[in-house]
Formats: sequence, structure tokens, C-alpha cells
Amino acid sequence: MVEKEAVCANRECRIAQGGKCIEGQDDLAKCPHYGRELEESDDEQNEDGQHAAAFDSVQLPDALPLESGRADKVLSMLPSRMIGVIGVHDSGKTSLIAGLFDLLQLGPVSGCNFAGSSTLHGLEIICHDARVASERDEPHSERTKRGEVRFYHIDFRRDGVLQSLLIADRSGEEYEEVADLAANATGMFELRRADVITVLVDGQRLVSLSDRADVMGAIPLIIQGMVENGAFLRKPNLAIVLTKNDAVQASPRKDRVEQDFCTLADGIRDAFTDHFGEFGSFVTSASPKNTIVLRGAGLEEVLAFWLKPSTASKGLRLHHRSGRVFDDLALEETDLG
Ligand SMILES: Nc1nc2c(ncn2[C@@H]2O[C@H](COP(=O)(O)OP(=O)(O)OP(=O)(O)O)[C@@H](O)[C@H]2O)c(=O)[nH]1
Ligand SMILES: [Mg+2]
Repeated sequence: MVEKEAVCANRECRIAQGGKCIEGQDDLAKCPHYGRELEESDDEQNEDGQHAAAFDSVQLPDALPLESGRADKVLSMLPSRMIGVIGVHDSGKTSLIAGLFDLLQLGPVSGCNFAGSSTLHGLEIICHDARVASERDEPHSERTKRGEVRFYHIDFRRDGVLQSLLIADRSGEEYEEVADLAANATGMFELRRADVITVLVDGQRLVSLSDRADVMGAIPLIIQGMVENGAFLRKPNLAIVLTKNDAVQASPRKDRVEQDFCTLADGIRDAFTDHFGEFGSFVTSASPKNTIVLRGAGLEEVLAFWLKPSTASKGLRLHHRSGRVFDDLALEETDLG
């Protein structure tokens, strides 16, 4: 007689290997599992053939910085302001965004309370990098990778009214390339859609005798390339921001550097006055490496300028044409007097 193979529905039971019933039954007929095939009901096999517990789950968004399509959705949900932050590599673009988010965690900034963000995880990551950088002798924060622009999103409540801010962050190297070839600005949607363009001037490099001339020369060339490319047809407001003021204040050349910044800001305002709405210049220290200046100094004023309503022309939204959400924004030149 051929002996029948012992089967048991209990995965843990070793009776088939000649062991005992795991339920401790001497009379196997009384065991509820013995004689039944293994069931897959509670567990499911994943792609690797391993057993994974099945459970009802809710898919949470990753809360990382947004690509342009998702940024466009945020813009359509609440009254919103889009901010383009322009500067060469290491000028402090990402640190400025991180510094503002850090400041908001301490309380209202410029009358604005933090009211939410769909990019919270991304903001936390850059804040962590900036805090670590602040505590080092040698400043270092993660460089923004080349590639498409990413947007950080912050909702504010001011006087009971909700408003969204979308701040664009891109690798500084890409902005530098506009100085060589205006066409490099073609794909920079954040410039075309921006309500405020924020140009950063690296205070630390302005202090350095070897870098000063390069800083003074490069920024107007980048703006010129963008203007030639038709990037500012909506006449956004323009903020010119000195970053790393802690390095400037610590320098014996401090007075000269402050004068250089004023000369640069005035020069940009005069040269490009037809292409922008309102001008403002600001002095900031988003992530200081000394105690001469407070962390986040000057950012409150920058935020107030960012949120100030523009008086200049805005684009008309036309029918969707190319599949790129930002391409859909047709631009209308108006005589603003
Ligand atoms: N001393 C000083 N250093 C700062 C300040 N803000 C930023 N930095 C440092 O400047 C360096 C560059 O800052 P980032 O914010 O990464 O510059 P970025 O413009 O985003 O650079 P890319 O992503 O490469 O284009 C980092 O090492 C920062 O720690 C500041 O207020 N003071
Ligand atoms: Mg960066």
C-alpha cells in the first residue's frame, strides 16, 4: 500500500517531515488543519516569491519638491505667487529657501503664518543640510543637481487669508550657461511664469579680491541672456539679494563690499528697468557661519517683497497646446507706461 503524504494547512507544522502535530493532537483526525492543503489566504506572495503581509494601506504623497506639472496644480488651487531664484552655483539659493522655512517654524514671518506645504519632506531635507552646514567650520550643503527645475511649496495664512508660495530651485550652473548662450534660458519655465525674480549676489565671493570682478560681471550677463530670450515678458518684480552678509560683516573690506553691492543693484535696475515691475534690494544671511549676524537675517523683508501684489501685466491662459503645462501660458506684452 502506498503511504499518503501528510499535508497540513498550518505553515508552521512539520508533520510532513515526520515531526509531530504542532497542535499537539495525537489523534490527527481532531486537528483542524491536518489533511488540508496550505492556504495562501492570509499571506500573499510578492514579486520575489517571499511572503508579505497583506494589509489595507493608504498611499501617502512623497512630499518632495514638485516638478512643473504638479506645481501648476498648486498654482490653480489658491491665490499664489511664483518666485524664481537666480544665482550662480553656491550663491545660496537653496539655503535661502531653507532659511525661510526654518524661520517660519519659530513663528509668523512678515505677518504670515505657516499653513501647510505639499513639499514638507523636501523642505526638511534642505533645512537639515543647512543646519549641518552652519555648524561646520567649512560650509557645505548639498548642491542642487542639474536637471529640471523643482518647486518648494508653502501655504501662508495672513489676516485670515490663505495664499500659496511656490519657490523655484535649480542648479546654479544652468543659470550660468545663460550668460554664454541666451537660448539656454528657453526651457526655464520658472522665469516665464514668475511673479518675482530674485537675483542672488554671493557676499562671500564679493569679499574675495580674486572673485569680485567675476561676480560684478556675471550677474548682468545672466539677466541680459534671459531678457534676450524673452523670459520676463510678464514684467515680474525684481529682488536683488546680497547673500552671506555674515562673511561681508566679518571682512576688513566690508565698506567696499557694501558699496559694490549697491553699485551692482543700481546698475541692474537702470539697465533692465523696462523689463521688470518693482525693484527691491535686500541684505541676507540665511545660513551664517559666524555669530556676527543672526541666522535668517533679512529673509523677513524678502518674504514681504515676494508676497507684494504685482502691478505689471500677467499672461493670458490659452488653450493647451504642447502637453507641457507651463508652455500653456501665453504671454501678452502690454504697455505699462
Ligand atoms: N557664510 C555663509 N554661507 C552660506 C550662507 N548661506 C549659504 N551658505 C553656504 O553657501 C554654500 C552654497 O549654498 P547653497 O544654498 O547650496 O547654494 P546654491 O546657490 O543652492 O548652489 P547650487 O545648488 O550649486 O546652485 C553652502 O556651503 C552654504 O552652507 C550664509 O548666509 N552665510
Ligand atoms: Mg542649490
